[in-house]
Amino acid sequence: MRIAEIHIYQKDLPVVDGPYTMSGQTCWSLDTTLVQLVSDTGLSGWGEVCPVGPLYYHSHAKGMRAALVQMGEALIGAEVLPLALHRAMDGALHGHGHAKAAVDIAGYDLLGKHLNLPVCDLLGGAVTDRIGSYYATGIGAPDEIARRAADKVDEGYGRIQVKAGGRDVALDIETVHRVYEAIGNRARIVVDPNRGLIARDAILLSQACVDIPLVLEQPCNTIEEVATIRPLVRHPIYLDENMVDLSTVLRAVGERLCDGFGMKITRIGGLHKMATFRDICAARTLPHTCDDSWGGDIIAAACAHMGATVDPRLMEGVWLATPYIEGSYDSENAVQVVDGHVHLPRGPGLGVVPDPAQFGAPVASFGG
Ligand code: 0XW
Ligand code: MG
Repeated sequence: MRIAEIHIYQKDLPVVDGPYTMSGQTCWSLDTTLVQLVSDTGLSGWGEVCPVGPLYYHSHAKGMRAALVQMGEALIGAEVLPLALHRAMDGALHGHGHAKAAVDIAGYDLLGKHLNLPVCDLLGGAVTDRIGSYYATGIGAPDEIARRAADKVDEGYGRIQVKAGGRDVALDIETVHRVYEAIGNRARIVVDPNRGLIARDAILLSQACVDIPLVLEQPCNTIEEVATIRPLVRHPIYLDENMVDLSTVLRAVGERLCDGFGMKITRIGGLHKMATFRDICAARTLPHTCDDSWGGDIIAAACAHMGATVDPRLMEGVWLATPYIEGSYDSENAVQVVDGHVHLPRGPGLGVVPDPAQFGAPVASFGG
């Protein structure tokens, strides 16, 4: 089976009950890109990539679409097999893993539909059909965040990511203490400053919360700063934003720079690379998430299918943006968080079949 057509769409995703806040960013609407691959057998496969604003990834939405346009013509006629697709993309454009991830995801969707298999089977097989999610609190007043965390634990979330950074660290410290007072050990606590703490403040926060069982996720901006604080903090450290490719992951694992990861499928380069990342983590018993920065049902389904294949001991959750998005791409198969968990979509491929009409005219098309 080969690619006969490629269509690239753009869609704005306003944040329901916005804004979505994190260190250094207040997001009211996000800009997503959807990729439709049409095979020479007449099937369609869908991919998606959506950065959470221009400050989270090393690339931005318009750049991702430009990269897809750059590769488009070269991908017509490519075999719809993961390695063949990556070879075709790498032969057309160096780097740009985020854009390639959208094509990779569409390729898995298409292959699954062709073989009548769910994507999780193509990734090695699911160990569950109900995957734990986690809730990201946003940045706010200590008592408000504590109240929000308690409500989400009551809803069934087993893991709360407390956003921090971008303000006086004393407020972050107070927020963490209020959250722990509110939820205790009913859920795991992760403090995620999204690179927003200088080393001094990350050390101060950890020392001030020494009696609270928590994970520090991507506290500082660079791997070097994280390596500096690692012997000085009293909590496990997970890396997120710094993990821009498998080579960097191998360095972090080899040099024991972290105890786990907050990993995004589109940042690592797609499902094929994410499966390798998953297996590297399994080899060293390193916990990790299987999520992405933002996006609708297509990226949500990709995260769910990948998350379903992860050893439950190492699964730190599948975060979805769909609770913050009005409506869904496929109302029959919306991918949502229910009681703090995500149900694995059914059906071949991703299990999501969007109607292209909802995305308007393609911003670019190739082949056909
Ligand atoms: C919580 N997330 C998965 C959603 C936001 O897009 C960022 C990301 C994180 O871990 O920081
Ligand atoms: Mg993170």
